[in-house]
Amino acid sequence: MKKTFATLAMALTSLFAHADETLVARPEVRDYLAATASEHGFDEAELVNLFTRIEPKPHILKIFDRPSTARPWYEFRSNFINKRRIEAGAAFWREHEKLLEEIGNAYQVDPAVIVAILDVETLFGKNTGSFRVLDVLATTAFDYPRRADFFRKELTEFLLLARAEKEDPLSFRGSYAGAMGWPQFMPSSFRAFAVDWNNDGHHDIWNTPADAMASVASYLSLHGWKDGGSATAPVNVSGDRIEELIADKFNLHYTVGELIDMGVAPLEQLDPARPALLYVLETAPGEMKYFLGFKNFYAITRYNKSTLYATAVLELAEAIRTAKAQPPAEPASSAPVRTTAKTKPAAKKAPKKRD
Ligand SMILES: [Ca+2]
Repeated sequence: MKKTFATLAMALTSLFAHADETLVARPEVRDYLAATASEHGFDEAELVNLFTRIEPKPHILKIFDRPSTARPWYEFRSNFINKRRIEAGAAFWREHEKLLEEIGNAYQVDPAVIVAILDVETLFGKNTGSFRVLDVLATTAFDYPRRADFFRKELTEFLLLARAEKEDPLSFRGSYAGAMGWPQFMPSSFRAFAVDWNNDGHHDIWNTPADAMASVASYLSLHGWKDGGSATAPVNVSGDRIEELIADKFNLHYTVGELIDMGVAPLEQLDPARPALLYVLETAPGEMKYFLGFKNFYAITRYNKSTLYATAVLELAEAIRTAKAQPPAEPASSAPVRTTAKTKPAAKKAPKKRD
């Protein structure tokens, strides 16, 4: 009972919306609101009112300033290529087989890669972030000078997407950086790539798997994914231009033929006209392996600018494809096993989890 009253009291408190003038009293915030209102046709007084309900989250800035530790591939790998993710991916693919096929065909994107990205990003919606997007974007836009320009743009994109979705901007949840939903789209990516696949008027990447899957497919497709052909190829390297080429690993500046002239030696026959980039993975302590990445590899690095990430997605995609081709594993259950029927279908849909 006590708990019920406490919960009720909390619910009532949140109904009486928090209003705080501190943020909107700042001249740069007022300037931003005035400019955004006039540029995009918002009611300025409404925006000001909305911004009095923001609760800044200054502690997230510490996360941004944490030095990033570039881990070698042999350490990074097990976070993503593991039993839990492979089984979750195979189960998800089986559950949404028909949709994935339709979406894969529509965008000409490999369903395995769509599944792998949703798996890596949020384990199919299990970990989409619980921050109010407006709180974190306002914090970074006005209290994180190093990236204020980027986050102010994202804040504006967010206000536009909330208006387009006809939802209260305070109702959107995401990561500490403002990344949203199953695919962890920033607002600008949402506006450019999110898809309302089930055609219900909402680009719902939080609760509608079809929208989440199609949004990832649309993102990859518009960044150059083309089905067919390998994404990477192993190479040997020599000569004095290798470091320069690796520093350029996020661009497709050269063809295979040009890279060969610069000291890259493919271990298999490749079309010399294919655009490619060179990257390296430390596959064991001190052991460096070199690869060419083609357009599809490049497209994944647009999703997350990291060759480790792209490698993880591609390797996980293949592991999921293999697992999915096997008979499904018995669903993990704490219920006592009392079935004797061998003919019972093995893969029943699990009840859909809703956040
Ligand atoms: Ca929808």
